[in-house]
Amino acid sequence: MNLTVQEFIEEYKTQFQTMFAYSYEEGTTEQHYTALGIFIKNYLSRHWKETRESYIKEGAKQVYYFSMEFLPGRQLRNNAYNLGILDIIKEGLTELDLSFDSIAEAEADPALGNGGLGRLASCFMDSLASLSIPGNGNGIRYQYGLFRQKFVDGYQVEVPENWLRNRNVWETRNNKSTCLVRFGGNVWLEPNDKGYYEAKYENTLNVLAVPYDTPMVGYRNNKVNNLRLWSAEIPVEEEANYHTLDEIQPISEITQVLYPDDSNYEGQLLRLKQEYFMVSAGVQSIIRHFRKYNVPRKNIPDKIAIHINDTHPALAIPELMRILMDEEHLTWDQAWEITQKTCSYTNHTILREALEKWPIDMMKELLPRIYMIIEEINRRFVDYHLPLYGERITWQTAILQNGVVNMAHLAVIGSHSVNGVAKLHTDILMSDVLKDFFEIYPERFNNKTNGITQRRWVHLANPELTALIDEKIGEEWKRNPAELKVFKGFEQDEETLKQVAEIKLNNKKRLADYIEEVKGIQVNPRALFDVQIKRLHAYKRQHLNALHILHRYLEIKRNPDKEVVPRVFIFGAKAAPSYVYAKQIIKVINSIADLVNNDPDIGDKLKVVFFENYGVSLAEKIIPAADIGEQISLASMEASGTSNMKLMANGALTMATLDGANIEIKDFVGEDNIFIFGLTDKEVYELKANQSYQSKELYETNEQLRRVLDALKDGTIPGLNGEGSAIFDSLVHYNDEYFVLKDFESYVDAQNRADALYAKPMEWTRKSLLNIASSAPFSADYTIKRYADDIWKVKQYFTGDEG
Ligand code: 26R
Repeated sequence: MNLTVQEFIEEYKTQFQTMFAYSYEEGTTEQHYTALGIFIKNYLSRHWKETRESYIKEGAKQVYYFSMEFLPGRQLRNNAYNLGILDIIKEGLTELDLSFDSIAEAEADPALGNGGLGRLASCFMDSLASLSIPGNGNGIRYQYGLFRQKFVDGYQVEVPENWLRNRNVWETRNNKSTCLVRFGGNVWLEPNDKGYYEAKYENTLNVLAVPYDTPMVGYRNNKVNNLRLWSAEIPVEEEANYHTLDEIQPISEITQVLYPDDSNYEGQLLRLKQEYFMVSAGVQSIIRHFRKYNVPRKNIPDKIAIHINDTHPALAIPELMRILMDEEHLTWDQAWEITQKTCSYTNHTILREALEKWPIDMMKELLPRIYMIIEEINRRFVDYHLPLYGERITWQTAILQNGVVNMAHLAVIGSHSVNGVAKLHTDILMSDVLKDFFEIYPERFNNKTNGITQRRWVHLANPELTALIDEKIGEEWKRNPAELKVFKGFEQDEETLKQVAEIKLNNKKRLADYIEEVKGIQVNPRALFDVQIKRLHAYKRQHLNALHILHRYLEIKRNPDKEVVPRVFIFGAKAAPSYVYAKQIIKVINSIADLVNNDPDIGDKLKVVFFENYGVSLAEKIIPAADIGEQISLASMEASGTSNMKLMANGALTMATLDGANIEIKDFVGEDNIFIFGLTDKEVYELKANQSYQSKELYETNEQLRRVLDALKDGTIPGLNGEGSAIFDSLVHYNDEYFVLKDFESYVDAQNRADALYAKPMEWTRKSLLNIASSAPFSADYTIKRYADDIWKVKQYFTGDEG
């Protein structure tokens, strides 16, 4: 199916007219977006259908990626690109006097996730389809995504994100595949005359789960996988029982809004409802689909893999048990063997407050049958392990502990594979967080370092760089990222270095224009662009970055004539609405920006830009323009990070602690091409163990540091209402939980090394090129290949019609 420009133009005009009963010349940008989206969806629908049918026909094993979060980003450009029709569409639109870029911007960016975990899920969807692997996403169609962030007087304000206001062109409501999910009520088991126990229910709340399917388009391989997002509705046959909005509320609220808490976890009944709703609908629809395969139930693990993205979907384990026993009438042992072989689990955080624990009473009341099953899993686990491992290990690994259900323990016990998301993180799981489990099940543990899709984050976000690489080494690297290393051969080639530098400058100019447009701040595109973009959290240490900025400001004020390397500090970060400290950091950084940006003594030497509403679309604008990527979490705290990989792939040099995937980035790019500073994980563990750290001593003895800290509360920064003092107190009086002061000096030192290097543009660009050329190992394609081979045992499924 080779679309020509003329065919596109004709079909598009017709499409527009059919949809709106206007001629295309009269259309608004939004209408054009809708028409173009529908055009592309129609174009891919045949592949979507054929991909699904071929998986069934061949009885291919399929993986189901269960995740409470997906952050797909805008899909128009990505889909057109992966289908291989982006250039044709662009050309056609130009002939029609329309701008593809403006049309693409009209798409709502679905913020159905908080951060790293959700974006990883979407990178994985892209790689699964692009590798021709039968892989499906399973999640929730939240009516409201993560809040839209605004700044009012420098404070974060949260506004509802109604991303579905205009129609979502990509989704297809699938009325044929709805399921019923039950909550609450009473459950009991009754023996029947067929020789098994039947689960009987009364007084349950019945919720209809309606799937909305979204195509996940593979890169030029004619494969289109499926992302299934569930929405909660009243069951049709029960509609007459609901009279008022209040009565409908318990159902409609289930899929109304994404939980906005990245790791500051507060247990809430609604969240548990969401988790079970998604999991139950997902598992039911998988088992139903599986019947089409006509193979014995004991072979389920040969045909299905269910992946649990963090513990949020861990109820898939008892839910699969429930269906296999109550509906398929298998014995406990049969069901358990199938469940363990089918399920696998990824841990994404070691933060204690983010490890899910549900009160037993809540679970019992909301999910009585599921709780019975969890209790039995726990009973059998304890009975089996007590004589083998003794009291301590057994009770520490039990699922039920002190009145709560420990979801990580449920996930480990019910899965055949447990993985972390970077080498260091997996080591910490094995030696600390899940140490006792590692003793019991060493064979289950494995590492899968995260990855990113180069298609969205390089090919599309940075077209000039992509064209340059194509020109230098050919296009093979796009299908086979390992080829990128050939680009290293150009590190001494002056002409190539000049081109790399020019592309970066162009990207920075574009970002500078955008900064001026949305923030009204003028920045010099030749300044060093220093970028920290990620959720706001104390362990990620945006406040360390802020202290360094303050330090620079004070230095410039003290030595106004000294030459400095001009810098633009760029931030993007949302704070959880209930996370007071994180919000104080936002306010402080915004106030520092006011101070610095409006001080005539400072000029171009220092600028601070804090973008509102950081998300996928903003990331696509910022990342190609970054010179430095800030990855400055306290060692051992950041499971992996993925912005580090995106920034590196676009030629940013990494400013990093030895944490998460930074360590692997350093290993691949070489320690001369990255700025490493700060405590190591071992040093952090030691300091914590011997309790020898006294942050106040540093404040008292380090004059440079004291000046900076005092500036937080002595009126230097305008417009604060105690936020600076709050941060001061946490760092000086409450002993600095994340060792910010401890790492300050070595951070400033590394930043000075960065300045020195930036003053030698060719040297800088050479290292930038080496970062680009060393980024291939962080392709999500490799990560997914490893999940597929080692954990899921699913095959790449080629049909011979790959484009
Ligand atoms: C509400 C609560 C249960 C909750 C806690 C934590 C919800 C969401 C999270 C987000 C966590 C799990 C997360 O996003 N972790 C990040 O995962 C990325 C992908 O693996 C890592 O790169 C990143 O280091 C890690 O913080």
